[in-house]
Amino acid sequence: MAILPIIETPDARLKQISAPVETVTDAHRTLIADMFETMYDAPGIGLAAIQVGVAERILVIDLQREADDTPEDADPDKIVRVKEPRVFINPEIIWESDELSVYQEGCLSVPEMYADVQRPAEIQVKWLDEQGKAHDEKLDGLLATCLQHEMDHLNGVLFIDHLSKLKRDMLLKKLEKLRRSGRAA
Ligand code: GNR
Ligand code: NI
Repeated sequence: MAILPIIETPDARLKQISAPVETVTDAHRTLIADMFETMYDAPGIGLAAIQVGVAERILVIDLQREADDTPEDADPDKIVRVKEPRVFINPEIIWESDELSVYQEGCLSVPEMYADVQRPAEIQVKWLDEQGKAHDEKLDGLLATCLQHEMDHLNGVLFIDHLSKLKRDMLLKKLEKLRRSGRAA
């Protein structure tokens, strides 16, 4: 297992269209394990392969739900999180709701910048898992939002591309300033 470097904007690789996986191999399974390790380390709730430089239609998500038995007044450092790793290979949205939902999104490739993005609230998605088995499910909530954010990465799109040019340029300027002032890594 390995923590991989995460590519950040304006790296041109983030604009690439990722290619479908023909056959899921052991090499893909190793990449997926490394993607989870990289995502948990970041930390983030999703990661697309292109964010670690691999232009294949693979993404991982773990919303790391808070355990049901965590006391409400628990010390934030001691909140127990249940790992729910999910792998999506060649995901396709086959239906989306007219109803939209808004989430404040962030992205490991646009570090420390956040903005509201509107997306369909519910989606029906088909995909392959790491064994090459086909799935077809209706998803909603943060999982639906996160999956759409990750699927955008497979098509070379970042969450900031959903904002007005004015807002996008403002965030990119803020990021540049943050980097110049010596943000670590
Ligand atoms: O960690 C992440 N959080 C997040 C929050 C709201 C909507 C989408 C995301 S995905 C992001 C990790 C990432 O950049 N995935 O591509
Ligand atoms: Ni992202």
